[in-house]
Amino acid sequence: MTFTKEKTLAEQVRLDFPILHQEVNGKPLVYLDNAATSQKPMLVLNTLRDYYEQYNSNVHRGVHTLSAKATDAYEGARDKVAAFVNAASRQEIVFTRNATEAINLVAYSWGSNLQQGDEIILSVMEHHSNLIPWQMLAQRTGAVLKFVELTETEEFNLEQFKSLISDKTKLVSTVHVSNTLGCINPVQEIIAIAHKYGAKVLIDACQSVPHMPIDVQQMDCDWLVASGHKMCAPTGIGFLYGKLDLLRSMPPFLGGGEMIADVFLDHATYADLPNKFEAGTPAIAEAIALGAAVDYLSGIGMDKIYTYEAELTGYLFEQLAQIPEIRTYGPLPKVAGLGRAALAAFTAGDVHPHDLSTILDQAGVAIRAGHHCTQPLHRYLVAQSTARASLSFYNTHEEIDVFITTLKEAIDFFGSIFN
Ligand code: 7TS
Repeated sequence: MTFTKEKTLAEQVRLDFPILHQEVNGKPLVYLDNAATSQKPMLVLNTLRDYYEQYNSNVHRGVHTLSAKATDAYEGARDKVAAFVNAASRQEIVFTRNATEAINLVAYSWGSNLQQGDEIILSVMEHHSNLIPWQMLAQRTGAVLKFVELTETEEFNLEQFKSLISDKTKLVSTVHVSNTLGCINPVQEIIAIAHKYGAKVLIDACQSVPHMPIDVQQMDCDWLVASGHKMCAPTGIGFLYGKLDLLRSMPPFLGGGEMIADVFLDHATYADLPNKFEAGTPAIAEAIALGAAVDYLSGIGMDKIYTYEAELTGYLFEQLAQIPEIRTYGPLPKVAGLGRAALAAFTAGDVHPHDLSTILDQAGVAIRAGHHCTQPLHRYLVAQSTARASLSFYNTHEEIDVFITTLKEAIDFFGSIFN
């Protein structure tokens, strides 16, 4: 009997990603910066190319064949995204440039309801995208920002959250999976508690949508945002999910073409959802390619992606634990790598994360160093900056081995200089 070893998920999909098959600085590329942006499969690249080669045309405007085809594909992508996050209606999905724009849309549009003394609860681990729009809103309206801190294991402190929330709380806006700590926040409980106080909840799902199944109806969030470029789609496209009645009640964000029904010189009526929030010519090719990315991810299965990445995360943390100088941030993985996201932010004693990143780059390994747009979190953790390796389902155990070996060499090298 011949025994054939079953291929890992990464082995099955790697050929779909042309960019992964190259040398960087004379070494095979090991791409571990997936939390910043993911790589794109051929299906997505071909979708972009097909659009421009075969039916490039503006949407919702022309009656000609190409325009109808572009409109169908663009609106078809909306259907795919709606199904991917299990929205109750396609009208609940608004295309934006990215998650940042989606949060700003809510802050400007819904936020205009807020008054002096109303409270907004965020956490100290928010990405700047989920902090600055609320700071700006607080400055405009006199609303007050409150912050959930971390537990001892560097996770969302649910008990403290319960002590912060009150009838004054109008909004809770928090990240689902932290891009620095890698913790998976208890959003279901956060949302249930917030709703008891009549507060709305926005979930920043940038780092969860690409890595695990998401069901907005089950979660019961009021809004959820994500960026296409972190989920195998191009840059320049993201989406806002919002409950239908809530989106209906919100005034437009940007004004112009596409978002109107009837226009007069001195006033206008607005289009129904979702067009009301999509002023101007949208990122057509990018949206259609986001639909292709969703097809690609669904074809693999988000459960399968989550399970594979969890196993890989377990391996990454096991290997990092062998290096005494390494301090990782956020919770440690539980059994089988579960319980945290597939990324590790870390420091290595006195070695500057940028120096680590530079040495790793020379070995073809791409990681990120800095504050990862979570500067207040780094201040809270008393870390100037961290290095971060972030994984995707196309990463292999062998790539982690290359990363760990080079990391050890870098630490030894700097250790010999310092000592
Ligand atoms: N929220 C989270 C949790 C993120 O990780 C990011 C991007 C954003 C919001 C903003 O996404 P954008 O597409 O609107 O810019 N995070 C990162 C990162 O960790 N490294 O580079 C970008």
